[in-house]
Amino acid sequence: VMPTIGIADTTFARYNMGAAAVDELKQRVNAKIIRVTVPGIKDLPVAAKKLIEEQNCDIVMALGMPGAKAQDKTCAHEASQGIIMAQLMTNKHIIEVFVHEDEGRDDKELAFLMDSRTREHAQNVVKMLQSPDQLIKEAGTGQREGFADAKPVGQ
Ligand code: RDL
Ligand code: RDL
Ligand code: RDL
Repeated sequence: VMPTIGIADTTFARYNMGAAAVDELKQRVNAKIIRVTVPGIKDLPVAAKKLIEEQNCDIVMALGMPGAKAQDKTCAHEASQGIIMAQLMTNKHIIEVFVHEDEGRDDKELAFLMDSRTREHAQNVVKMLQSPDQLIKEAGTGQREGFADAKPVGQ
């Protein structure tokens, strides 16, 4: 059956992460996609929970940009805790895609990172839905979203 994927993003973010997620998913999966936009990251937990409980989404991507200031980092931590709580309440995955504003050296790198991390997590969502065995194959390989992957150690 065709899965339903929810996308929640924010107006606070400085890049249209929701559009990037929808574009990436449409290229890779035959799914019903339901998108909502809320003001900021603290509004994502209930937006995601409503997508799951009221719109029957199988999985949700929660997309946002914590700002660079200390109060934004606190806000991001609170938003993450809410997103985790919504997952535990619904027993569904909510893939949190946060790009901190200060992860980019400049606007160009920030835009690259917001686009590429969103798209790589969209690919993770497709794997979680359709080929969880592929994730087992990638276990312990130092995958990162956006910038380069880390090197595995040991084997
Ligand atoms: O519920 C309305 C707002 O409180 C909510 O949208 C917040 O997420 C907005 N917001 C902050 O209040 C803040 O201090 C955000 C940030 N920082 C932030 O860094 N990123 C956001 N929202 O997306
Ligand atoms: O839901 C998708 C991601 O948000 C989730 O997989 C996170 O656990 C990914 N992640 C971070 O976002 C991060 O800032 C991880 C780390 N740091 C980390 O240090 N180790 C991880 N994941 O395994
Ligand atoms: O190892 C360098 C980075 O991966 C590390 O700084 C991460 O914490 C960066 N990061 C985030 O801050 C975040 O909120 C990552 C994610 N989310 C993520 O989902 N995937 C990442 N990094 O690879």
